[in-house]
Amino acid sequence: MDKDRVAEILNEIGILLELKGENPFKTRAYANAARALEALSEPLEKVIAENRLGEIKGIGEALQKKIIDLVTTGKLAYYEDLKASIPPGLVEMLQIPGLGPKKAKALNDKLGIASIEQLEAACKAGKVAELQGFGEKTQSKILEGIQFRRNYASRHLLSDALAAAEPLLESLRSQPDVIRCSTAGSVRRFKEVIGDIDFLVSSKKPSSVIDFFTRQPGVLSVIAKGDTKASVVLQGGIQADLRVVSDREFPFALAYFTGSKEHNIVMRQRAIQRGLRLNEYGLFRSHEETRDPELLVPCATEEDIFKHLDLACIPPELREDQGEFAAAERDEIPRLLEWTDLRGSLHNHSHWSDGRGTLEEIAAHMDGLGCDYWAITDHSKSSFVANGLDAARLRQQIKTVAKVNATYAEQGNEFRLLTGSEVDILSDGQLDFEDDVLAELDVVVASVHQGFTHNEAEMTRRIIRAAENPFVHMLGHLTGRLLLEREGYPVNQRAVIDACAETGTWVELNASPYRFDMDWRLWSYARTKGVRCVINCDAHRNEHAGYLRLGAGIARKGWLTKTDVINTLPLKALMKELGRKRAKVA
Ligand code: DGT
Ligand code: CA
Ligand code: CA
Ligand code: ZN
Repeated sequence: MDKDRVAEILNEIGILLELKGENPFKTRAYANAARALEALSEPLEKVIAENRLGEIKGIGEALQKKIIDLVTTGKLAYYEDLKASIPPGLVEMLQIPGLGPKKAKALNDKLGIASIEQLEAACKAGKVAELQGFGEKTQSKILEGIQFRRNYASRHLLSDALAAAEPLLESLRSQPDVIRCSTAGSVRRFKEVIGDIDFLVSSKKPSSVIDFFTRQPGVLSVIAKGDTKASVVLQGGIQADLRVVSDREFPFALAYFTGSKEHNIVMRQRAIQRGLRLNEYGLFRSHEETRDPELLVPCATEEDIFKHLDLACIPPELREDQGEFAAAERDEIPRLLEWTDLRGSLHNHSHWSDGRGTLEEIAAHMDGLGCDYWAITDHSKSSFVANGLDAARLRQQIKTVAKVNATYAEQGNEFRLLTGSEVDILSDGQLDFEDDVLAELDVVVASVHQGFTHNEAEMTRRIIRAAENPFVHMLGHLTGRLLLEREGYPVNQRAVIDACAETGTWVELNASPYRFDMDWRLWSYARTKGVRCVINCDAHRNEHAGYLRLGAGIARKGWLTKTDVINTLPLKALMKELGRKRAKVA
């Protein structure tokens, strides 16, 4: 078991203990130990093998034993027993925003509530408001939270869906009875949020493929299993559908099950206009619904289907009926960005604020991945919870960056860290640093992290004011949304885009799968205005470099090409672009 999973379990133990009403010192010890493990920069196995677990601050003897059990056996009886002693519905209640273990315990103790359904009923009956420490306001907050969770419980982040889908697709590919296979549905279209995962396989032996699929290690339970299709639940509670078709049907089924529904409707209309019928089984020379193989228009790939409907091939990401047909008719589908076009990220954090890793560690990792550059843009002082930097620490950091870069230069290595700041946009639209400080930095990202309660007009004005600053290169996560968690604050994004066009400010596509902000639906507008995109990891640890691939997929969904995206530029050209806006005031 790896340290992140061990840390997760320790955290969970802390929460379970809190639900039991254990003393806070004990429960906090688990959370602290989890944090200490997460911060560990070497493999946990190694620390254990060398008997150094006790040297880590915050891990006492009892905890050491538990951690060793987890790492060596993958199990911990104490944890299993603890989990079994608490109603699962009570743990589930913690997923309601604003409901912590203390409140959940009180609800359980005083009203016997042990599930979300019971909680909802108690709120509606007004019983929760009567409890000491709750009140009307808390009660309505809880009800709101339940509704929110219900709307989102069956939806998943793209990143979680991909993490579940990709290993399964790999396994399917290796199964000897599988001829072709692919994901379909919203995963293939790279939607930011996913209902369920769809797989499509062609085979001569469907039942063998179905058996193989339902027995995969990632499969938690089988919902339905037929001759040519199956539905299962994967780890993380994500549902996955598999359909098996003949290889001749494969391209038609792939097009159909990739969707979107709106896209499919137009495809079918186009077929009808040409005296054809399109469905999941084929494209037929017929004026009515059929699947008669005699009437089939043979197509080896999706591209052939598009050709018969007088269309250039439409990439799956664009199949949302958002202008792809007009473009494909004129053979004007742009050549979309590839994630390998990206050369680095311009908004990232380090241990100087709320990220992990020293500048040396980050540089080594990103250089190792093949990046050309990596900007360090830690938080500014107003973000004090995130340990934001004041001007003095920022200047210290600039010196450290220079030192790191000097070692690369000496080795003849062209990789460079860039200095920077994710500077807070304050309530009135002023920035958290004076212009003379910002002028010392390679990269300035301006973001809103506080004062979310302003109305749309105020918010828009505030952000536009930041864009007007000559030292601000780009606006970070424009709406502040957290997918499946919270809506963004209200802001007129088109007005902000217009201001960016006027001032030569770029807009970030924050590639964190929790954000994907600015939304893909707005990039076409930005593009027509000539506003350029920066795809940023907003990395808080090295693993987050992988977000570049996700961000590129979302950029493709927004019709963006290599030239629309600033961080496809090599270092020298990038530096020139970074100097452009501020040169106007010099
Ligand atoms: P999701 O799962 O909610 O994230 O979204 P999708 O797009 O993956 O939807 P899903 O899994 O229900 O179905 C996969 C595709 O199958 C969908 O994108 C289009 C196609 N499809 C499913 N049902 C219909 C339908 O009633 N009419 C049409 N035209 N296409 C459908
Ligand atoms: Ca789906
Ligand atoms: Ca489905
Ligand atoms: Zn931020």
